[in-house]
Amino acid sequence: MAHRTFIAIDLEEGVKSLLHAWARTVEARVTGLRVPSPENLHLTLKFLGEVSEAQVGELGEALASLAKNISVFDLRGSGFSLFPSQGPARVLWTGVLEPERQLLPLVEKIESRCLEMGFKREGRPFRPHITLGRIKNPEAGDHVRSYIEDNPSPQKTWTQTVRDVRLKKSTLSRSGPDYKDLIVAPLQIG
Ligand code: 2AM
Repeated sequence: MAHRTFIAIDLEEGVKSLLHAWARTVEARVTGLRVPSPENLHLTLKFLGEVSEAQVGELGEALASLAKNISVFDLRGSGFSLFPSQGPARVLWTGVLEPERQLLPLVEKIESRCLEMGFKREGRPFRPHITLGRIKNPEAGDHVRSYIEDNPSPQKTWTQTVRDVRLKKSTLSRSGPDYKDLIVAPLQIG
């Protein structure tokens, strides 16, 4: 059976609640923003798409050996951003501060390992983001942009420790995506 998968960092409970609360403050002031449930918040490192059962096993081994050579690290992020950067917004997200320190090297290792396994390299530059909301229509996208421009909230930061990377399975349904861990690869402690 094939699975729709991606590699991600899970967020700590406190960070999920905080980020969800931020998203709800925007949702309360504009119409048309759909906010995911807190348990679905995550930071994607690599989207893989459909993979076979055999590839899940291979990815598990690759992630485990890669992760055990990388130390646990702290991740910090702040504020609100929008995709696309101009025009009606479609995605409200929060980004990572100083990604070049630990996050981008980790993503690069994952990319090259995935390339060796036959997965395509991501065509677009990697933009680390946690999706906080999706916007249904251009009119709502304009409202969200004006609200964010007036309320950029630069003082809002979030921080957590990254202890593992996960291969996650996404099941799409009418009520939204459901994410399940297929593999949890712990980072090196200390
Ligand atoms: P997004 O939040 O910006 O949509 C599961 O879909 C995860 O993989 C989401 O975090 C999603 O990012 C990310 N992702 C990256 N590229 C994707 C693609 N081509 N299709 C679907 N999801 C993708």
